Amino acid sequence: MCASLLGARRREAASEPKPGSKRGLPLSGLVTFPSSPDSAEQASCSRVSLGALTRLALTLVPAGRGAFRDQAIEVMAGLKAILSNEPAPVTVTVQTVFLRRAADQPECEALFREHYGKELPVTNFVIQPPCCGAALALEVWAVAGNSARIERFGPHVLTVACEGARWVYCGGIKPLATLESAHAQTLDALARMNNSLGLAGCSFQHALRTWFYLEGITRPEAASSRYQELNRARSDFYRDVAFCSSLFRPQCPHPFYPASTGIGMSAASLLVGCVALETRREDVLLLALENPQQTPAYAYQAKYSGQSPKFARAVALLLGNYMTTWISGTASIVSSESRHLGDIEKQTEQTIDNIQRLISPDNFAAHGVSGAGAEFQDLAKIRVYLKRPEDLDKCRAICARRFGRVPAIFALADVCRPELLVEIEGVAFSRCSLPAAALGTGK
Ligand code: 3EB
Repeated sequence: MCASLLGARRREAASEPKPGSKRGLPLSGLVTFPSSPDSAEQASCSRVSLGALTRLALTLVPAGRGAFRDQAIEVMAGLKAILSNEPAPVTVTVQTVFLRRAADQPECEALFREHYGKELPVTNFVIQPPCCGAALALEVWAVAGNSARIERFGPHVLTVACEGARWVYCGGIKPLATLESAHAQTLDALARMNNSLGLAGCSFQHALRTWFYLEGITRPEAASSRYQELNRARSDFYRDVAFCSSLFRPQCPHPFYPASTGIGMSAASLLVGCVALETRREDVLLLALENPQQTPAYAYQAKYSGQSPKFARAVALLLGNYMTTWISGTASIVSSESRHLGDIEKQTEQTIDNIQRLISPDNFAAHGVSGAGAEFQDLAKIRVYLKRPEDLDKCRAICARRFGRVPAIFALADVCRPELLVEIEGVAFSRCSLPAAALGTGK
């Protein structure tokens, strides 16, 4: 991939507005780097221009199937080749490595130290084999341009300050190794995450988006399962967190919970991370979106989880004219029931239907904000978690048809309910100009 990447012709795509699109040009432009013709793999990059800040989202998988080190070197060379094409200086802020084997992590860390030097991004090592059979897949977030001030607070926290907003990225947080129960692991990891955020002068109440990767997510534990025990601990922890209370307009609906992914991992107990935001800007609006087709997760009946999963289906942040929508892990659930048991194609279609409905302008309007919303062409990046490797081709084909071309990671993981075969998450950037009245300023 390395050589072919360097020689690849840059392709611009997805820059034409769809007929009928009311919000004009999409913010997100896709730049793809096709790899050699004998390989299905490719590196993909989307570039989003948000005022003074440009955000890049990249996904990379190696074409080679040699030693771990060779595959990792290929990926890093691909990353370097793409980022060196950027006109402005680029800083990688957060990366997630999907690893087939937990034992490869130290070697990967050594390569990152070589590659990044002192500019190490916040890094999550998620033990989920890439579906394509590679030893690793890499998802990278970067910012380009000189307008952002970047600060690091140890290996787990990095902040990006720009235009009166401070983004806080926290990741790679694991509980104390001697803890065994999912409840204790979750409480400890959340406390550590809060402490890490504290190093940056932030705290968990500013979190907008969380990720929980749990080993043995469907395994029985206590009277239920490890996932339900995670939910119990999360509920205990969140009870005392005043989410979004420091925003200029702390009017977000109650209860407010961050968007989230809760997903399986094949080793390493528990890994958590989050994105938080601090701002005193007044042109800010935060929405916790629910899906009219789905019971809010926090209102699931006890048969699904003794303490319900505390997360929003999506969280949308309007800052000035730019809307960022974090789509939680979404599965083939209607009301609160799993649909299309055993059928990957129908589960994938249902999941994508759920996402489409969730981010639609109609749903934003139902949450009190008209003239907002997102479309699939606004997605900067998606992740697709698959339970069974044999479902990859069918699922990938449907994702390509429905989402179009978007940087994507396909990784193997258990979903929290054993019957769910697929879960999809993503981030969308869209433009939105609400009248001041919609922001509640009354001007
Ligand atoms: C569902 O809809 C699927 O526990 O944080 C999706 C997203 C799911 C987040 C979480 C769980 C979580 O219930 C599972």
